[in-house]
Amino acid sequence: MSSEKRTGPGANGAVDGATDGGEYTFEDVSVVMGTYNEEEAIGTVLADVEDVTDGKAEVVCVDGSSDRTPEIAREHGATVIEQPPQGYGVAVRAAILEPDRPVVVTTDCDDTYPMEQLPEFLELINEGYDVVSGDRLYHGADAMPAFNRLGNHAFAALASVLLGTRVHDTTTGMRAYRREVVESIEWTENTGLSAELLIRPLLRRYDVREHPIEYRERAGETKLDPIQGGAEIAKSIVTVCLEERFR
Ligand SMILES: Nc1nc2c(ncn2[C@@H]2O[C@H](COP(=O)(O)OP(=O)(O)O)[C@@H](O)[C@H]2O)c(=O)[nH]1
Ligand SMILES: [Mg+2]
Repeated sequence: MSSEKRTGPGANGAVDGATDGGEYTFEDVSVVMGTYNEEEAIGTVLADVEDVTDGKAEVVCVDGSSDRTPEIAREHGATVIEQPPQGYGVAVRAAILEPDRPVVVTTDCDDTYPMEQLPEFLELINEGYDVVSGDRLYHGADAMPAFNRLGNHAFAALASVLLGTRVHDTTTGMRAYRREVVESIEWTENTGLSAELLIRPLLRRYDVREHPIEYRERAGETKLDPIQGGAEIAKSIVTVCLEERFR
């Protein structure tokens, strides 16, 4: 795991950032998310993306809602793909594969993630990283329920042992990826997709960097059952690490 600023080539051969033409801007960025009955939060999240990126980033929502979430998303100019609710990973996999733009950023639609840090994520991609992963635990994640915080520390410890490198937050929802990374790997997990999206690129020697982020209290109800979801995530971490080791 990279912890320092690096300017060397990523695993995809990218050197010092974006394309031959120079650095990526927010016109090259898609912000994507699964949305499931998030009418309390979605207006704020999309307004923040609009403000921070000067309206330049494209927004894609894969939506399973029965409330006003998709209408609000469309009012904000987002592309909305509707599908029945089938879990986090089913929605987010569809969301990351939808855009044509070269940089894909995931977030949750619950107003927990700091859209104001989007410029830092883009800057790190421009420095040559293939994946930039928001680390919520770095600053303590006081806004996270204590049980989830404990679980997230445990997932990071488990993944670190299996990976042989220290990772700090395996289940964060906020990351930036070069599109090439999301397209070149087959994604198999549902609740555990977030961990998979960190682990497979790391074990395929992509240039992955964790970056500290602030984390806010959720607006609206969580869609994840902490016990069942936690067990599924632990199983995903073990399965994905073993699959990658024996690939
Ligand atoms: N479309 C869709 N989105 C989902 C589903 N489950 C969760 N989400 C969204 O995925 C994101 C993460 O879920 P969240 O409840 O915030 O999980 P937590 O952060 O672990 O509490 C949120 O934006 C949810 O609305 C689903 O089945 N379908
Ligand atoms: Mg969330």
